[in-house]
Amino acid sequence: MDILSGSYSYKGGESAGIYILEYSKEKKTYKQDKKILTSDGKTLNPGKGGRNGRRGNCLSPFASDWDSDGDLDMLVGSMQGEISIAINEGTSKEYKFEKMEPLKDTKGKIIGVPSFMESNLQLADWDNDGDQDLMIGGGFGGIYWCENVQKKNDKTPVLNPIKELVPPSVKRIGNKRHYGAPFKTGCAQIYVCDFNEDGLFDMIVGDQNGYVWLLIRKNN
Ligand SMILES: [Ca+2]
Ligand SMILES: [Ca+2]
Ligand SMILES: [Ca+2]
Ligand SMILES: [Ca+2]
Repeated sequence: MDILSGSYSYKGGESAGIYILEYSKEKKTYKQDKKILTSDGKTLNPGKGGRNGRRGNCLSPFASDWDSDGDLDMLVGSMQGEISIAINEGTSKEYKFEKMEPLKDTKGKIIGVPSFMESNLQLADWDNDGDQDLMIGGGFGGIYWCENVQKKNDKTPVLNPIKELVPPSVKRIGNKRHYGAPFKTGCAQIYVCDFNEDGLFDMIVGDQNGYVWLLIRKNN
């Protein structure tokens, strides 16, 4: 199993990219980390611009076969809360990325957390209807999802506008931040899984204080 890692790089410098640590079965250890580049040698990231100019830093990658062609594509959350995607034009053995673009919903709007702050993501069939929905954790502690409404002939997920599942713990009133329930802090780092094995997805959430929370789903 290889490891994908994003990087922080507040100002979006050279290090702001996605890194891969490939596992060597022979040596039973990981190889030196490698920055993922586009086919013309540039850093694969969402670039500058967007709502606060920081689309390209504080990256949180997630690999998934978005276009159902058998290779892993790259989705990424970023500093300003948007989700971006790069389609793998290569193969499952050798990846090839041309560009990364913001992901849009069925209304043509770029998908991003309402608080503007960092986003991380996972694909999971949250509503149990057989397709992968987009789950998003936000920098202010909110958790969101975009329902996938793709039809049989659609090759990629088709995502409804973002909806809140857990309200943000951090509220900005004027210039001050107010910290409340449930996490009393920001940075909801999500991991979706069926923790209690009742057939409904639950969530394990890391927060900015270093705590790990378990959110058990009560109903669909
Ligand atoms: Ca693919
Ligand atoms: Ca679904
Ligand atoms: Ca669906
Ligand atoms: Ca469950």
